[in-house]
Amino acid sequence: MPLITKLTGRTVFNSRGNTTVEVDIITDNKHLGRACAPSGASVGKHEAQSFPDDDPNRAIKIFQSNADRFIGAEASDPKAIFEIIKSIDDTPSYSKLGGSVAYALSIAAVDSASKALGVPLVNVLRKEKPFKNPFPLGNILGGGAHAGPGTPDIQEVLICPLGAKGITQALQMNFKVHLELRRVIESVDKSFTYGRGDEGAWAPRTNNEKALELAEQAIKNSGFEIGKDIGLGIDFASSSLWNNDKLSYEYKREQSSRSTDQQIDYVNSLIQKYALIYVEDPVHEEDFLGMAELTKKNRNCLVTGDDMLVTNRDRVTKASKYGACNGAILKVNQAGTLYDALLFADECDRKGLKLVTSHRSGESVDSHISHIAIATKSKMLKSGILGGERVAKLNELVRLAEYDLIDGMADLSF
Ligand code: 2PG
Ligand code: MG
Repeated sequence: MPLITKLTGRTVFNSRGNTTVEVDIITDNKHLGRACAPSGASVGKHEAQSFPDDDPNRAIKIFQSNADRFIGAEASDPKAIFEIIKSIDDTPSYSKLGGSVAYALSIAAVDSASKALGVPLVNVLRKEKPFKNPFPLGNILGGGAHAGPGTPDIQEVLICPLGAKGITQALQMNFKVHLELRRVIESVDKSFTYGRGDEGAWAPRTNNEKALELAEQAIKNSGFEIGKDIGLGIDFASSSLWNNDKLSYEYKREQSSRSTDQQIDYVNSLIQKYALIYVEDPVHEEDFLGMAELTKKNRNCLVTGDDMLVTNRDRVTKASKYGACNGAILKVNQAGTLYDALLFADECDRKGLKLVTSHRSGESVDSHISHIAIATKSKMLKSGILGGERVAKLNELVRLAEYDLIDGMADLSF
C-alpha cells in the first residue's frame, strides 16, 4: 500500500491568472501525485473557505508547518487524509487551513496512490463495476459572473448531447453546436468579436431569451433535434441575482426585477418553452421551498442544486426533507476534502439525487474530476466548453473510455 514519504506545497496561478495553491505528494519515495486547487466566481455562502484570511501564501505556510503529520499515511485512503487534515483544522469550513489546501492535499494523495498502484485514479476510488461515462455538459453561451457588461444575466446556457452513443461522439456534438453558435451570433450581430467568458462560452451582447433562441437555432442548424439529440439547460446561478434587502431577483443587465413567485413562473416558462432538461440554481441558495416547487412540477428536468447544496452532506439531507432538487452538483473544493465530497455523493445516492460532477470557472489543466465523475456514478461532467483547462478534463474521458472498465454512457432516464 502506498505510503506518503514527502510533501511540498507552492502557490501557482489558475486559468483566470489568480493565485492558487498546488500540492505535490510523493509515495514510497518515487511516485509523484500533484493537484492544483480550482476556484469559483459565483461562490455559495456555505462553501469551504478557500484560504485563511484570503491569503494563499498563508495557507501554504500553515500547510508546510504541518506537512510532517502526513508522513507514513496511506495515500489511497481519502478518509485517512481527511482525518489528518481535521486534526490540523477542525472548523466546518476549513477556515484555518483553507479549503484549497484541503482540496489539493486530498487529491494529490490519491493521484500519487494511482501511480504507485499502476491503476487509473478512478480505480483507486472505486472497484465495483459498472463504470459509465458521464455526458459532457457544455457551456456554450455565458453571462453573469463569468462575462462582462452587455451579456445575459443568467450565467450559463448549457447543452447535453443526449443522443450520443459514446464520449467522442458526445464531444463532437457539443463542439459542433458551439462553433455553429458563433456563426448564428455573428448573423445577428456584425460587431461580435468572438469574445468568450471564463469557461470558453461565447459572451455576446444579448439578453436571456435571445441567448436561448440563438442556442436553439445553433442546435437546429447543426442538424440536431432538441430534446432528442441535444438537450438544453441553464445555470441561473440565482444567488448572484438575489437581493436580500429587496427580496427580489435583480436582472440588472435586462433592467428588470422578479419576486420569488415571478422567478419560479419565469423558470417554469423557460423549461416549457425550450424543453429544458436541466436547470441549476433556479432559485437562490436558501429557497428550499421554491426549489421543491420546481422539482415537483418538472419531473423530466434535472432541477439541480449547486450553491444550494455546496457539496455538503447535511445540505442534501435538508434539501431532501423539502423534496428540493433531483440533481446535485459535486465540486470537491466546495466541500474541502475529497472524503467530504464522497460522503456527499453517498448521501445523494441514498436520497435519489442524480450527480453532476463539475469544474470551477477558475481552473487548472488537472483532470482528476473526470475520474471522480465516473467513480461517483455522475450522470454528467460539467466542464465549460473550450480552452486547455476545459478540454483537459474532456480528453481524459476519451482516454478512460479506452479501458475496458468503462461500459458505455451513463443512463440519463428519470
Ligand atoms: C457554477 C460554476 C461552474 P463557478 O456556478 O456552476 O460553472 O461557476 O466556479 O464560478 O462557481
Ligand atoms: Mg452553478
